[in-house]
Amino acid sequence: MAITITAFERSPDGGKGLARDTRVRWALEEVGQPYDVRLVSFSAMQEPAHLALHPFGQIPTYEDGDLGLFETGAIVFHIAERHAGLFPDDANARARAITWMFAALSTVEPPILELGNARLLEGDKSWTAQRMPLVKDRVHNRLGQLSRRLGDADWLDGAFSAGDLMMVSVLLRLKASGLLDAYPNLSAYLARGEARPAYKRAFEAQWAVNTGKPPTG
Ligand code: GTB
Repeated sequence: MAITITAFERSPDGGKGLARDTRVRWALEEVGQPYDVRLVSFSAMQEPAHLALHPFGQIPTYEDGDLGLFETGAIVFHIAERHAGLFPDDANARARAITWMFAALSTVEPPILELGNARLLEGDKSWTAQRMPLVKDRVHNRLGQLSRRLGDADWLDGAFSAGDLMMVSVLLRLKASGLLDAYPNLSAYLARGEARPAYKRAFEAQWAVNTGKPPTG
């Protein structure tokens, strides 16, 4: 039975690949698993059928036979566990790859999301100008730490893994902000992720949905 994921019928980013179905698509492309996409509108996401799959009414979800999953961390973990290509064979290296997945989602992503909220949802509040430097500082703190750990390595721990897939996906949210400019090794890390054929296929697939245009090749 085919794997089916859900994605926005129209992503608010217009196809920049920032909605979280891209990371699931990327994982499936890395391991060579074909998948179907069910596109959902914002209203359909709040309907009982979708809420049965995703209690928080969000995308993406993942269905394979009678298994239904939500949360990109759990979905990418599941894909990496079931199929070769995203977790190393060595048990300790695999545990470290999982650690980087968690680090991406629970240590690096929160301040980045906070910055997005401060800009998009609270940009018009009287206190935003005062608060923004603090929010940016928190992002810079994590970027500095990550940059020091990555050093001049290509990937976070040896070969590319699900840990890198998640970390690159999280950092991509900052691409347009200019905040990464102070960390040339992180910018290069991002570019390496984006250059992976599997990422390109994932990006192009969501681009085609959101723009109605065929993949740019
Ligand atoms: N922790 C969950 C996970 O990792 O799966 C978070 C899922 C989530 O935030 N889903 C978002 C969603 O469904 C889409 S990805 N939002 C609708 C809602 O909550 O009602 C977040 C997202 C949305 C849009 C952009 N964008 O336009 O740039 C970027 C990221």
